[in-house]
Amino acid sequence: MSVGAKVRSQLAKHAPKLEEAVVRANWRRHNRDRAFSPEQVTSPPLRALLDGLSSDGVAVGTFDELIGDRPLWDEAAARAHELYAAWRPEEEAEAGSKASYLTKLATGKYSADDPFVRIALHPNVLEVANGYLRMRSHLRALELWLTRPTSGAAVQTQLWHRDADDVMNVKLFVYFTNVTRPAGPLTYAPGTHPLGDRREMPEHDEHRRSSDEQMAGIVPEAEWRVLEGEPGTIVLADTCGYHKQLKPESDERVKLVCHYVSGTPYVAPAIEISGIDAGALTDDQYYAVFDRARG
Ligand SMILES: O=C(O)CCC(=O)C(=O)O
Repeated sequence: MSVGAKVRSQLAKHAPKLEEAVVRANWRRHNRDRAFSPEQVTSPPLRALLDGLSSDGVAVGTFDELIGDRPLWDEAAARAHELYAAWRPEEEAEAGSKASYLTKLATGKYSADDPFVRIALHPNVLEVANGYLRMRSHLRALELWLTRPTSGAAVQTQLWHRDADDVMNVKLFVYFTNVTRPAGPLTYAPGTHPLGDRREMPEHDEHRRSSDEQMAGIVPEAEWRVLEGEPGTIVLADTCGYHKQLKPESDERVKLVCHYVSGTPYVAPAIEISGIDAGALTDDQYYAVFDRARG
């Protein structure tokens, strides 16, 4: 172990907040060539989303407020419904596995004119994600999820956890179905994100997942945000803060997931976009697609 790594591991043990600050400062230094000032975000609806995301780790709004392009919404909703209608259950997934309750209706390869790509690369979306991360982000993944009710206890991402994919991240969730409690909305413990003041780790199992009782030891249940919403609801969240899917009891849920990370994430990219007209991209879009500056 290098001297630096030894110092950091001691810091992590004895002064976790200081260690986090050191890790974040190093992360910013490594990403300084793609710095983005949050002051650039001036439109009131985008500012409100950015402020909510920065203070709580999660913000909710509508597609109209964030993007405001009705034809794009109609196209994306039609595509989501088409993919859902074409879906056929495969053979029974192992009980308790992620595949038992989550199917990716779209993932990996897209063409540039796909409505999901146009949402993920929309300048307003990138402005909020970049304003939160304070850097030009990379679109790491884009997926359409179908989640289903299953019998038994909560498992996997239905238990409280935080993602270890980067120092900070942003996920944009776009709801295509009515997500009420029976459909299992995303549930978030505000203030547990890297900029928050509730960074203590709750008691957890060997997979670092926590029960409701354990999570309530850090953030009282009355403060949890259960992110219900109609089709057209959007949620922005830093999933490096504690979250889970409330276990769905009876309903399915279809949502788009756009994942934005820095230039130095801990996970590999999982998207390939064909047919991009690089010359037509804004600088933010260029970073989001190619993970580097133009030129
Ligand atoms: O399905 C959900 O709402 C939870 C999502 C989640 O755990 C994640 O995106 O990391």
